[in-house]
Amino acid sequence: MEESQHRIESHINALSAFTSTPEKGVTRLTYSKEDLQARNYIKEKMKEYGLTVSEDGLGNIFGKLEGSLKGGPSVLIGSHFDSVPNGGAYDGTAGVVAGLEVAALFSENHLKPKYPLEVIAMVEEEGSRFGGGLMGSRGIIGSLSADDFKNLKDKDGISTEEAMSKIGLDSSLAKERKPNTIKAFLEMHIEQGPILEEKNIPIGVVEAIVGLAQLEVTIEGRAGHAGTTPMDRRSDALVAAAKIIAQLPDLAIDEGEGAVITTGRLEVFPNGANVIPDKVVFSVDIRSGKEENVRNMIQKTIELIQSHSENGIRTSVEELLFIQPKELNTDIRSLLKQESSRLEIPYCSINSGAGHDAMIFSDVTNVGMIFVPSKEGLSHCPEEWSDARHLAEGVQILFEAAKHLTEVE
Ligand code: HGY
Ligand code: MN
Ligand code: MN
Repeated sequence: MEESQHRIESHINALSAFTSTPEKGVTRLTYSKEDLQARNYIKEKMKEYGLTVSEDGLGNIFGKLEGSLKGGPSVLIGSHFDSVPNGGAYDGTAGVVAGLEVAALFSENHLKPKYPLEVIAMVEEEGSRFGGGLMGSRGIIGSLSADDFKNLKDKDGISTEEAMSKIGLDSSLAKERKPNTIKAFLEMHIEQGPILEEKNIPIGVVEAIVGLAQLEVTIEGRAGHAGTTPMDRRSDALVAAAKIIAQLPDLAIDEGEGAVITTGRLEVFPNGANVIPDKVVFSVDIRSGKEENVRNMIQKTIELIQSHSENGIRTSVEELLFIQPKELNTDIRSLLKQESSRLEIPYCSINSGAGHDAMIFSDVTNVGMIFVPSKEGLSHCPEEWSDARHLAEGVQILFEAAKHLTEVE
């Protein structure tokens, strides 16, 4: 396992260098220069491990090891390779690296699968550039239509297709993939929370993933001079937005059952220190293990926002994403537990408070997911760190599961 661990560490280090904020964590936006650097690295490694490389019309990368069963459905292993702004080196990347390493182990051991093995590196899971999130996997299963994809634009008004062509990607290629071409999907991911570290257990077998919604809220008022506009004649969009945002946490606390709500992104227009803001756009991220809690909070958030439509303030809410909570495949969960036990690697069952591509694939195929510990439970920040030893142990488990699912001869 030493050599495997060494390869894993070198992939993580190499990929973490492809960032637009080298002093402050990993910022790798979809279809950016940094995306292209990481893409080229991943494709080069896929070829080195004997995989046939392709990219789809969304920019997702596939590395395929053909199986003896011609046209057989593939076992996909991978994750996303985009990041949040100023994120860490492991979120998503650890799962892509796990796929690369499983392929390297198949190659090193000259394994011949009956069903193909496909390593997959997906785009825009975080939604940091085009909003919503889980774009690459939603495009593959068709829950994001080609038209919806085409209409997505970043904050500078650049469309997905324009951004793709800028780095030499062909958006005219096929996007949606038929479910019968996929036998299973496996994903390794950092936990992004404190549980495994606190329990001192290296592996979490994921049972279920929370439901989530992403809203985009627009508050409009009237611009004016900060010095000459009396306080009783203002329609200040930022004051209205601030009053709303300050009340959001109580919606989650009142809902209980682990519900959470977050405003992580906010833009002020025209954003001048001596100008009364006439427009504010902000995000609302809502999550819970139960669908009814998510739906309740969406409804209460909309009602709260609408209650501020007065005195010249106008409000609107767009639902960018809604995904029900997902339970992962019981057979694959059992397989991952059996292989952990056989390898004498301690594991526990765990639920995910983070969203993942695995929750999208679970609509069309059997999905399994394992977590490895995050130091101090930190993620979505430069301090994000996981022990390569744990990553290597997770890869061992995925390697055994992949041999089983591809029915290595
Ligand atoms: O937001 C999430 O849960 C994931 O990191 N995209
Ligand atoms: Mn993330
Ligand atoms: Mn992730």
